[in-house]
Amino acid sequence: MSEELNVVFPDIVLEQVAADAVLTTVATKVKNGTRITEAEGLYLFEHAELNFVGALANYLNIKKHGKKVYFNKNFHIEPTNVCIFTCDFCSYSKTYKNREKGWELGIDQMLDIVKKYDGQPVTEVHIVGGVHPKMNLDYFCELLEKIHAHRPELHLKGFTAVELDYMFRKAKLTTREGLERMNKAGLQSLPGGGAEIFAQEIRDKICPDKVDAAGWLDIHETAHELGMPTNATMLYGHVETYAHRIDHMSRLRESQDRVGGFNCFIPLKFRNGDNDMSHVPEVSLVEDLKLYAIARIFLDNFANVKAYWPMLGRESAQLTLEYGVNDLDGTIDDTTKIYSMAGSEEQNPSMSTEQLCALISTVGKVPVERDSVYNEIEVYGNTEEATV
Ligand code: V47
Ligand code: SF4
Repeated sequence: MSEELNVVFPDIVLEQVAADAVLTTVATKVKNGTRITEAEGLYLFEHAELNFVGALANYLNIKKHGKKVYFNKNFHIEPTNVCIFTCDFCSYSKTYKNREKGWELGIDQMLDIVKKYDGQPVTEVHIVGGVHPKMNLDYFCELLEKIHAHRPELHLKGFTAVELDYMFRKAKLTTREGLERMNKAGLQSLPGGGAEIFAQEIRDKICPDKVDAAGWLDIHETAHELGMPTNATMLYGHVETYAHRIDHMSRLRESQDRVGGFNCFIPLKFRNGDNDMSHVPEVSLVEDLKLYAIARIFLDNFANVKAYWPMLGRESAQLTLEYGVNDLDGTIDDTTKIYSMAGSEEQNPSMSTEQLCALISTVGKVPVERDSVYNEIEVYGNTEEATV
């Protein structure tokens, strides 16, 4: 939605924080549609109450999207969990040496997954997995071509910057050449994974050997220049500080100003099940909601903030709809293992359209099916109410 709606600002918020100069400035900026600074963003994490950031985020969200909450009808293909990297937070990967404990899907097996959805109204397949040393660019281009030939209208979103960086380097191609090749094979957009926390001091601790922030941003910006939209994630709630979160979002905000092309921002809550960071406690739901709200306020040039329900759990994801979130990803159909293996309460993530719509409408919002680039496909409910 490009046009902003005429929504009344909750002035009571200003009264509540009258004694705090920074919070008053933030509330006034939100009211006037002015961008907040990094220092103000940090102050929100450190000093603001959940109700305060929630009220501001909800105001901004309603102004942009009315009562609409987007979802899509999608499924995942995870080609392999064998990975040359050993990120400490990952509960999912197996080393090449231990590959018999993981999975490695052949092209025909992956095509069979796509064929399972023949005749069903899915619009997107999301392809993501480990960085397998033997699955190279040619392999994935063949996969993309075959999926595209089988179902040309299915949107192909796939491969994190981490997977792409490895494939392109191995094929001795520049980022642009590699992306052009994949785009020609059928790839239309990139998911947001692999961003984690951009600050190198945190990457050194949790994922030292994979593509760094500059490399991640270069791949996404090159995709944007080629007309391929992408998403951006942030893995939060582990060993990072609030300042690292603001630094991460600030680099994304700058990139979005400079090049544009990010479809949405997706905070990913660190889950500590069965990984090398299991000793790190998970953050509370209040912390989650605060982060979603601050992301909505800080990232003024991101239209969409997504709560990925397989990771948060469906009830927590439903709560985020009051804290700046306008997108719940999709139906998924039990096709991802990343979060169930990390201890999410969603052990077999799958929701029917009816369940997803009920989750959205019971909190007074209006479910809207979207395609992968946020064109509206169907409004489930009262169209007029959706834009109130
Ligand atoms: O980069 C891995 C995260 C990401 C854990 O673009 C974990 O629409 C929490 O990026 N706890 C991959 N998070 C998945 C991803 C994604 C998911 C859904 C939608 C989209 C999209 C993108 O998963 C990794 C990492 O940040 N992750 N392990 C864990 N234990
Ligand atoms: Fe490999 Fe991705 Fe897991 Fe890191 S998060 S070990 S890159 S699968």
